[in-house]
Amino acid sequence: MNKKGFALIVAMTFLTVFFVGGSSYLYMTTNELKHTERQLDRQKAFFLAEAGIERGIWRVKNSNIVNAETFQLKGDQDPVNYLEDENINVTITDLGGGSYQVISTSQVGTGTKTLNVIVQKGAPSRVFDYGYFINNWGWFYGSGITAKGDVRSNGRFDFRSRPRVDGEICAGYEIYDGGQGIRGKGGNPENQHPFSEKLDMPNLYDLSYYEDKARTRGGSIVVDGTTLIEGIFGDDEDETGNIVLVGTSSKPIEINGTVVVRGDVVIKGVIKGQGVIYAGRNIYVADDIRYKNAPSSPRPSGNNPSAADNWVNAHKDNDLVGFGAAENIIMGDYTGRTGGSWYSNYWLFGMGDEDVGQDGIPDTNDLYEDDGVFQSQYEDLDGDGVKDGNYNWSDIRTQVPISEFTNCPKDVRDFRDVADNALNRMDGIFYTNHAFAGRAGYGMQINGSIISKDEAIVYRNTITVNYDERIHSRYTSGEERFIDVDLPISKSVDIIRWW
Ligand SMILES: [Ca+2]
Ligand SMILES: [Ca+2]
Ligand SMILES: [Ca+2]
Repeated sequence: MNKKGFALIVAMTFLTVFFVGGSSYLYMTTNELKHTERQLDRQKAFFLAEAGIERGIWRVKNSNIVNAETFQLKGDQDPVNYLEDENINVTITDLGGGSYQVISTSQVGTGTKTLNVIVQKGAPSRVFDYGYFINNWGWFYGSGITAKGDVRSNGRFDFRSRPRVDGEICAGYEIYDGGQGIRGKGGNPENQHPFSEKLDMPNLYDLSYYEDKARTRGGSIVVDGTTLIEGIFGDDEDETGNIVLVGTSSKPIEINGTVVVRGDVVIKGVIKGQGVIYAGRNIYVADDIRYKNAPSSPRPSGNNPSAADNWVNAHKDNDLVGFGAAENIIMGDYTGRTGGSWYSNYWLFGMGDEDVGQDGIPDTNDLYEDDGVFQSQYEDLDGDGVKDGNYNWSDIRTQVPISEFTNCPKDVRDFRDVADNALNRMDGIFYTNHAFAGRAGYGMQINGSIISKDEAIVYRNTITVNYDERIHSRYTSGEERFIDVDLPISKSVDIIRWW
């Protein structure tokens, strides 16, 4: 909603109130009339104060903050009614940590109304409240799948062969279990929420916001005493922009803060610290990724909020790493040479086309979907200005041979030399607004979250997602924000509290 749109709604709402009220004046005594007038004044003042709050939020969102201002609703047009001449007083106070208090006061006749809100800017997107979040099609096909924590999709969410969900299930469209049921809490219809509101995914097409963070907060990656990345990798002429990061228990990858790699990142092994690695193209999870200092258990021991609070408090300083790819996250050996075939491409190559219609979701048969025309306003989901087709091998492969990557181990000549299809463990928060694709080993455990537009994960035997409660918005935003890793932010301004 933009500012102009809101002012118009206020004016129209008032007109309705005014005329409805006006028609009943004829039948009232003077006392009743005064009473009604006072009520109307209060209502008018409320609408105006609300308009002031909207203006304050608009200012916070657009980094156009004025500490105190007085304005009227009247725009360029001729006034529609006298309300447009009433003053609205707005103050904005910076509370630190990206939160602001907006106070708006308006007086109409004898009625005065003051509204207060506390808003948060630059908070991680709400998509991080889920262990598994897919913008398009959420699908749990197989009894070996277990999700501990809430799961969500903006499109439909399909379940087959009785997977297990210990949490709530939300979807923007239908939730369907194939008539076979879902084990765990998610199997109870009370915990299924089809046709939920759409949650917007952060867009990583333009990484400049994260590059600023990397620069100003001095993010780094160190392995065995050598600093491999300082802030941004790929902005100097002598840097390739593509890097291989391998950690071991004695020589882990040490991350501190936010770093941006402009090209591809190939990563595996042991990692420690807190931070986020952003890649301008793909992130390759070549093999297991394990925290050096992981939380003592991947999940809180109970299901109540205080168990989560205690668990988060106890582990707030343990390792916590995010991976944000502007293009794709590729798991395993896509060449299919080490650890068996990759298979993910069979699913993936039927996904990704942006001719998805007005709702931004494929296979919903809405306006403009599959019409062969690119309505960029709705359909340019990744914001790159061109219509993306389905994924293909050029999306999957590294952009240059791995031997040309910085820090490529000497014995690695081909991608298959660094990767395999037997992953059993991924610790971390994995985010992409394109595809998460890959092949897992026989008993895969993901401790963190998988958030992507499209997902094509092929697993064997079992796969378990343990949502890392530390990234829930309860702990990463608002007045009590105490987990502060720079996960992809929501463009919106969240209202934390209002009264
Ligand atoms: Ca659609
Ligand atoms: Ca279209
Ligand atoms: Ca596009």
